Amino acid sequence: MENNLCIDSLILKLHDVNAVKFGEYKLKSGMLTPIYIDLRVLVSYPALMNQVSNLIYQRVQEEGLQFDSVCGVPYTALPLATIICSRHELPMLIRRKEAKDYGTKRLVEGICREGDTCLIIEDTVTSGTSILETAEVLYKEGLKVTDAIVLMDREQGGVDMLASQGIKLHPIISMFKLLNVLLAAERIDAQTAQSVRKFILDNNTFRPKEENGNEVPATKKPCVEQNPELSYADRAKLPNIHPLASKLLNIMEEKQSNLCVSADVTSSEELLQLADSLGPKICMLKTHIDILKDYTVAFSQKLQALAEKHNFLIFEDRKFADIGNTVKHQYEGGMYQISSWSHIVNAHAVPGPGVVKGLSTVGKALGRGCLLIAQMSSQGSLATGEYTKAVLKMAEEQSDFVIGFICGSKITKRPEFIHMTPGVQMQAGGDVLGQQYSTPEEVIHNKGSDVIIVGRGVLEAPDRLKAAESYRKSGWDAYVKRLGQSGQ
Ligand code: S5P
Repeated sequence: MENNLCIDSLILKLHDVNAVKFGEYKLKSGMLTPIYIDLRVLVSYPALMNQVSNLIYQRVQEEGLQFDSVCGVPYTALPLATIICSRHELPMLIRRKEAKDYGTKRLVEGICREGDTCLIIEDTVTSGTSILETAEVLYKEGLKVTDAIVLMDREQGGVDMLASQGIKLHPIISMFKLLNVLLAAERIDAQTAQSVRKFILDNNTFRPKEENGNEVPATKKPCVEQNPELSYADRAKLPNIHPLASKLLNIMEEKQSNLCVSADVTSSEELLQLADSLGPKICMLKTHIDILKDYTVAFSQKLQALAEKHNFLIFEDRKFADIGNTVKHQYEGGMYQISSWSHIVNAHAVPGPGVVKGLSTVGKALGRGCLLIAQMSSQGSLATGEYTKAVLKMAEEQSDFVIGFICGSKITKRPEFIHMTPGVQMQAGGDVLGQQYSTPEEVIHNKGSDVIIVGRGVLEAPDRLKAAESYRKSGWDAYVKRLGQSGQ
């Protein structure tokens, strides 16, 4: 949480000191941009310099990076590297922009040992060429470069370009995150955020080469990853897929819907009415059964009948989070007997693998499935970084019951897992209690998730059916676009 909050407050401070500007600016490449990131001003704000250096070093530790020396890309990242190296007593290298015309004529100052690994630090990345130029100078000295950390990633292809050259880039702030924070703080309006998002999406600088050496046309460029990805229908046929995940993917394909409506209402009659009217538009209906004021067993039977009638799955968003023995009882018994009517439930991974084991002793025989909460949409969520990785591992170890994740973006390339993302509305933003919203396009096309979960975006619309249809269409269009770009 602390980390997320730090990043949010850093974004606002960067905006305060004019390191983030909106208007029309020219980039180094000559490209005109509606947003300009100028971190050169940082040197005038020592507290900010320290905050940024701390975040960079924190990221180094979180990623467990191994290296022998650190090199900041000249000039802006040079003082950042200096602070980090001084504070943590790490050997530093300085890359000269021009060789001296006297003395040693070296391009790198500091001790370079053949075969050593150097970590690169950069302030802003657009295409990634500045990092690559620095890496090439280091290669000539016999050094290896495997990782680079950047404060601000403009999300215009730098990560992919560097990955294609064997360098893993770890961004601290991404452009979309920056826009969301500035929008939520009312520093920019929705129109500005949208026009910058469009610019970023339309101006990806990375063009991977096709096998014949030609550049891949921009429209064919994969957005999320370089492997061509499978359609929902193809994934449903995978030999190792859980039958429930397969069923869901088939429903999605058949109904052309990757929309899960979150039916957060408090009367069972209203919930049934929602399920019946929105049923044709959705692949899944999500419930919070404990917010109903009038639950009865008859209600759960009617809900199951509607799920059959309209061919959708029921997902009880119970977020189990206790020891195996307790969740087993909570899932099977009590007044709700969740396992008897809900196809899918979810669980926090905090208790460790026992929570999944407990649930699966009840659910597996019934053909049920579980989603693990890998990330959350709420501001300051603790479910990030190493935690998310541990959740993935837990899912892989119990994939006979775990069918996927609640997450903000795709966390694994394994196609048998389903990624479901809450915090979705047509306009990015948030609510007063910390919910953060992204758009269907962002979630499905840019973040590579499979299913959008929409609550108030539909429930608070004047015409719920019309709203559900427009979310269905946006989510589906974004999926079709993603597939198209991966060459499917
Ligand atoms: O990280 C999360 C996980 C979940 S399951 N963030 C969420 O918002 N949710 C749930 O999705 C939340 O409990 C609510 O039921 C729904 C989002 O509702 P909305 O009205 O904000 O769209």
